[in-house]
Amino acid sequence: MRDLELGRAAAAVLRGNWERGHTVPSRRLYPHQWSWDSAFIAIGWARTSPGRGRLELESLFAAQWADGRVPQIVFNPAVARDAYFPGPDFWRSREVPGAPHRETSGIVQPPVHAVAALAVHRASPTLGRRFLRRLYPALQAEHDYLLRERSDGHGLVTIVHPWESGQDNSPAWDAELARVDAGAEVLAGHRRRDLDHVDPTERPTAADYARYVAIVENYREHGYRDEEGAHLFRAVDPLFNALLAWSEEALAEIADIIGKPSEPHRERAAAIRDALLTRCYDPAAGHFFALDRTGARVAERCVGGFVPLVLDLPSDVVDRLVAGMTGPRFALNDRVPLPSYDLTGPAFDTTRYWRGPAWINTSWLVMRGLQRHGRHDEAATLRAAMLHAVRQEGFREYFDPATGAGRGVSDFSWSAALTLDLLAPGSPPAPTPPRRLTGAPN
Ligand code: 9WN
Repeated sequence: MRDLELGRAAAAVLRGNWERGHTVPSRRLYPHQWSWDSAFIAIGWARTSPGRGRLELESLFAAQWADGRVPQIVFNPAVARDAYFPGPDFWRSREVPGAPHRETSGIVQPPVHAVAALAVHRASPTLGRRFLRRLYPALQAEHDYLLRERSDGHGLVTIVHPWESGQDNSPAWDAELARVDAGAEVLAGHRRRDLDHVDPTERPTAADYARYVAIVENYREHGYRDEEGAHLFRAVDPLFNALLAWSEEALAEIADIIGKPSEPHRERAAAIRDALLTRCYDPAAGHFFALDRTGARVAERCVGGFVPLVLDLPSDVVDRLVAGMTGPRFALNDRVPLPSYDLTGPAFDTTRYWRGPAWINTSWLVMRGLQRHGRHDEAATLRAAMLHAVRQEGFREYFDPATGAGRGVSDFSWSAALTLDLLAPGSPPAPTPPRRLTGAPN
């Protein structure tokens, strides 16, 4: 399939998943609006219909809570209440003061929305300035909530549910999750709808799902207030924090465009970057790791550990990250995007979605990071891998990390949206032809 046809097919997926003001990640498995999906989707809409990109973000922020949190899921009232579990009757956001009229979940997802807003603006700058003026206070409130209510006290923000990381069943959360005492009875009376659409071997186990549900139930009992006892799970995710810092940089640029002070945003971005380097980066391993609730590094190498590349980093750190990416653990090549987890790691699984399979969004983030550091060869290789995967297999949710076979649902929105971005003229630059890198030990 040539680029032109691939772009047309990607645009058709987005149009097919468009649902009056927002885009569903997948018609079958995820029939509502998801937070970080909407950011990636808006980046894709920016390439074809910037107006839809604006609506995508505006509809998400219309469901922002009074405390600033941007919910992981905004439920579509036109969709059956039990189409996805946990649905609106489980989250019960209407009972919470400060929650919006539209029903939502009570947790968040990685804050990459300011980056998306800037991309949408750049695609249509004249109309976009008004859009940026409207969205700026909401983006600020999103970040303020995280820095105020979720601070770990040492310069980074915590997640309080694996779902908040967007990398749900990543091995990085196993030890912390194992502390949650939840038996099968937690799921009694509920029906997991995900298993209707995707092979159970690709999804979290029943034991993990029971824990996910128990963590929410406890938070819900606390009215989703971030208070003592509300959180059965706490961790620091390098991807989440890197995206917060990157979004602060985007907010600085937005502030410049609309005539607001930008320096505070740049300072915040630099402070988060510094804390990531001090706390999550292990110089011996040359990788960024998650932290558990005590602040100790979790010794599992995940693709999110490369995402801090989107920030300004010392060149020796960049060199080590690139070495880790091209070595046997992540085996950068031009046919399969980066695996979500260390191919040689003890918890590696070719099938379960964040324990090995390759996702387009994380590879796209890493590619953007490589470009920032002038690592154009590696960026071009990764771009080639993403395009190869979607060209061969379609816009699948994720891909087998060894064979590249498509897995999860088809017509997955962010796979299509980010393909549109990859194909757009001038993005990303590919100064040298893609080549296959062979794994050199790191
Ligand atoms: C829970 C929607 C979301 C993505 C996440 C991905 C998956 C949901 C699930 O789908 O999570 O939020 O039910 O598995 O892990 O990153 O935002 O596409």
